[in-house]
Amino acid sequence: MKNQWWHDKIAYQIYPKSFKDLNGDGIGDIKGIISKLDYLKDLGVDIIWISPIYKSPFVDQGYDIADYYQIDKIFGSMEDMEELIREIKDRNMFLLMDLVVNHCSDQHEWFKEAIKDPDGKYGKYFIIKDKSELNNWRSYFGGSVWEKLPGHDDKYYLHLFAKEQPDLNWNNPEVVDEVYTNIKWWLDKGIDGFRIDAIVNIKKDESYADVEIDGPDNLGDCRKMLSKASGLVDTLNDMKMNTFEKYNALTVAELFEYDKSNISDYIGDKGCFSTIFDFSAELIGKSVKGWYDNKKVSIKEYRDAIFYANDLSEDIGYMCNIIENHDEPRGVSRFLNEFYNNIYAKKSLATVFMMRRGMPFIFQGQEIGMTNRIWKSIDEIDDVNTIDQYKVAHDAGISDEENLKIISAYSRDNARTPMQWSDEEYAGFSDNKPWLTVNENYKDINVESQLNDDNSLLSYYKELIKLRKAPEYKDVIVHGKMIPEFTDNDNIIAFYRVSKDKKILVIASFSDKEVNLVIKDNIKRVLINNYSELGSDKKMVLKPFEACVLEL
Ligand code: TEU
Ligand code: CA
Repeated sequence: MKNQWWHDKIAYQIYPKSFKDLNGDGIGDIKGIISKLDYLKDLGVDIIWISPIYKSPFVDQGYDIADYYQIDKIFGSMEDMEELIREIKDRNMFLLMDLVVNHCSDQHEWFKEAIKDPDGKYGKYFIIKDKSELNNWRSYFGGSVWEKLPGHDDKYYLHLFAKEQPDLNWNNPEVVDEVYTNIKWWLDKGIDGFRIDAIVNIKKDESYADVEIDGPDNLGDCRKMLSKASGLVDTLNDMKMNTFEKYNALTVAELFEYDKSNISDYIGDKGCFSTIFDFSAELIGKSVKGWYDNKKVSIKEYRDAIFYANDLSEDIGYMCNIIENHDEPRGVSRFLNEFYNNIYAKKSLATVFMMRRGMPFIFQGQEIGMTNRIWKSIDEIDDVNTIDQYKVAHDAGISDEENLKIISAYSRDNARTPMQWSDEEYAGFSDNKPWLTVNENYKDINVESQLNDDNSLLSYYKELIKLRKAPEYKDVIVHGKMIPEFTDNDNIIAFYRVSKDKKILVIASFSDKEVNLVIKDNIKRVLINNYSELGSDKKMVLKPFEACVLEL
């Protein structure tokens, strides 16, 4: 496997509506992002991914695009965008935009034209069927994937996500052409690549056969048809050859369903993407029935997922790691359970995240340990997915009180509350009431208070990033083999990272009690420790939630 320029980089995801509002309308904007670039540079970030900022009616928060060539006015102008691109380059940083091409918005001109003339040019941009041809697929956000085409009683269009997100017809070469032109247009503007949204869905089971029913709505999860879809890899390789490759662009795909035995189709020297996210930990405990039936994640399961993903990819390519993103609950809340507010536990989780193999993607606020919010009413929620899941749980007989607990554990809005910059009103995110409620804990958890505190989580993240980039350790941390250790203790995540001339041992305890360990090698140096002093003996007594990185 060849080394690539981005392997040793640190990436950061910005959720633009919630990052920083500079003009005081309660919604984050591009100027706000520019104002925080020095903060990101200082943290050690190299690559910035911004979730969609294109023109959108925001039914799914910008993942419903009405014009691929325009910046939505809530975020600013194209001039602001060009300034952002320049400012990022000036700091030797890189920018990824979000490529959302499985679907567009029902407000896109293409769809408006399709409504006018379903049999015409733009009708063929979408997947439109007669009433008699519909099947039982359930969309990701609930209900049938088929929606009546406005003004046409017997015609229906397909949407795998919300009904305001009609799927594009990837069997139509004109659609493919439109997408390629747009990709090149943005790369010509100077961006460095894309995070690629929901891409596995572009190919459907062309027989449009029913899937097995799995809910009281008599529908079946549309994901079930994906294994019968064909041609995905060919299409993606064509896209790569005609767009990304010409620019040496970085592509990071969001890929949930794929044949793990063919991972080399997707990543590595022959892959159609540069890399994909490792979502193996995100899938733990998720029930097909809905969030109300999800199970909590144990540290052992989390550890198994990490090692599984590593075994899968180590010889083939380089994956990207997350502990959370804009679709997931906050990582500390999800993986640390009742210890979600313990600073040592948060640092332990950060240690594993930063020291495992793969490119880290920090999600905004993760570096200060932002947590899930306790939602008090469904009316506080904005997210389409959450509103659907609330209903699913309600229909399954879950009480409102219990349902709010489920939302507080799994809602996508947990990650979307405004970034907590300071202890000022609205967490220093905006001068006015933000579009989504600020988490009440902003007085305790915010950037300002952590910046000047050597013991803060933020300072610890900086330390970890510095270590990842240190000339003597970079090679082993970025490329070294990862070998599990101490797996007999279910509350420990530990592994060696080994290169030709270096060996380090990463130990992270998730136990609230002391743990005794015997280290086999001599300890040369303590590179990182989340306590001020390490029992540097080979017979180690790990303190509760202690984490350390040792050179052996
Ligand atoms: O997510 C795709 C996807 O598979 C999600 O439906 C995911 O399963 C779900 O959010 C988990 O709760 C991408 C984007 O990341 C997401 O924000 C969008 O809503 C979705 O595509 C549609 O564009
Ligand atoms: Ca604003």
